[in-house]
Amino acid sequence: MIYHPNSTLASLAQQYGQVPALRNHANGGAVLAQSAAILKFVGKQCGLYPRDDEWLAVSTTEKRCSTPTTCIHSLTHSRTHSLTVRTLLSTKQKAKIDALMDEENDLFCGLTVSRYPWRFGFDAVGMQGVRDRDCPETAKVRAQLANDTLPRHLAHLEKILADGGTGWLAGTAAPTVADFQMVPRLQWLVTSNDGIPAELLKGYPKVQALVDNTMALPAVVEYYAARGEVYDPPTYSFKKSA
Ligand SMILES: N[C@@H](CCC(=O)N[C@@H](CS)C(=O)NCC(=O)O)C(=O)O
Repeated sequence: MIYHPNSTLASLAQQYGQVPALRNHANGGAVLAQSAAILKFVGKQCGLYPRDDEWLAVSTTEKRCSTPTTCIHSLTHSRTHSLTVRTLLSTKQKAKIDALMDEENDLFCGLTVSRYPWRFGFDAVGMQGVRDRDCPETAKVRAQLANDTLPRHLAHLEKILADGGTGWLAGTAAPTVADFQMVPRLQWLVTSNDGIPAELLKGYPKVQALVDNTMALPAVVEYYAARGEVYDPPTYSFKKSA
């Protein structure tokens, strides 16, 4: 699987007229678009998102059940079955990850509209988005986002992290695709969007820690080091490595 950032961008972007897109060379070069779908697809290969076939494993192992639905019902009452409990946890975690990935969409919805208004019909009310950084309509929306909408969403994330107790969004022992979807977007939110200040994240210590801890994961550090970049936590930006 190879992500082409430049050369074949146009052909990759054809599906929805957007990037990111992933070309899967293991499957005849098929292209997959939409970041959540890409993350789930890749996450299944590397253990950052549960595989769907766990349900199949339950229904074949648990002889009392004939369908996944009855399985859910009977297994929730059977706490002694270790495979069952482990699998149910995975399924629960998967649902949590899915919910968090949907929340990512909600959190960034207004910002995305303000950035690409023509994609959603908001050019009809004069919004220019990235085509005009001084657009007054965009400035108004960004002020509302920074002062009210985004803080509300960030407060939800802060509570989710507090309740989860592990420092990762889905309350898992290790990061999942939900963290890998949310963190780069938060980092991008406060570094690349006029009217959204970097201070926005500072009021949410657990969200802040999530960003810092994700960016400090050895694989993430290595990835950026290979590009000659190093993450600078106070500014949420990348700098050229020395
Ligand atoms: N829902 C898409 C959104 C992707 C997106 O917003 N892509 C931007 C670049 S980061 C884009 O292609 N914008 C160009 C446009 O819409 O005209 C996803 O999650 O992958």
